[in-house]
Amino acid sequence: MKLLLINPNTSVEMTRSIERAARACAAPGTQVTAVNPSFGPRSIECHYDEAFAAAGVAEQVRLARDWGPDAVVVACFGDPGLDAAREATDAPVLGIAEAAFHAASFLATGFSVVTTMTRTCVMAERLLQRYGFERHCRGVHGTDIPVLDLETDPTVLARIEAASRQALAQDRSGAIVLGCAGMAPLCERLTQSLGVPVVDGVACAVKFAEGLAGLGLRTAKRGDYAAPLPKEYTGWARDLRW
Ligand code: 5HY
Repeated sequence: MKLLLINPNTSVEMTRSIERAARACAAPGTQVTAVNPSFGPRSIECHYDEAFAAAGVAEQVRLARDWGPDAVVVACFGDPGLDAAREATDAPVLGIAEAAFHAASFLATGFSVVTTMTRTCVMAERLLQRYGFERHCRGVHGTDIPVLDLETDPTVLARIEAASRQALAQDRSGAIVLGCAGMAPLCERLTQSLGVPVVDGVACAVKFAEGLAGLGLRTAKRGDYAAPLPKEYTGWARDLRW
């Protein structure tokens, strides 16, 4: 099973880290190809960043058209460009936020999201409403840890653990959803220290992608997820026309 894993920011170190997390849980027959856009923000921490990240996701799905992945994972907690990606392929496309919300809803009657910058909490709250999980999520909490510090700052594990303990108590929730692809490497240690299900969207999206592809299920090509309409694109995007 050929899995295209897109890190929508342009941090190559983070792409490698997400690739390791995906390969760690992938089935033996799953070939993970991890990519990031050729342009855009090194990390995604606001609406402006997300606008370029969405275009970067569309770019990478368009470029993968020639080798045809069996499934695609969008590995950023904002699920940027998810609908555009689903138009641009008939392979199943999983966003890590949507996948994590589904998984957490199987594990607890209520979950809390612990994410990076507090200003991105509204983006997660909008996704919860869009996907219909607002009744399952009891709170979204920022730690104000910059995304790229997750790779380098030795204090992040303790700070995310403290924020998670506070969220579990304050929200009376039973599970934690990690609000950033960069938190995937911390999932196991947080699960042990917190003693509750800690849900990493990267792993969930990989396993859901394997499941859907394994069932031979494809993205609908009828209606709004039909292939993009062929037309001229100009400027730096001219070669990304459908
Ligand atoms: C992510 N940003 O998963 C999001 C997390 C966030 O560059 N990768 C990023 O803060 O929304």
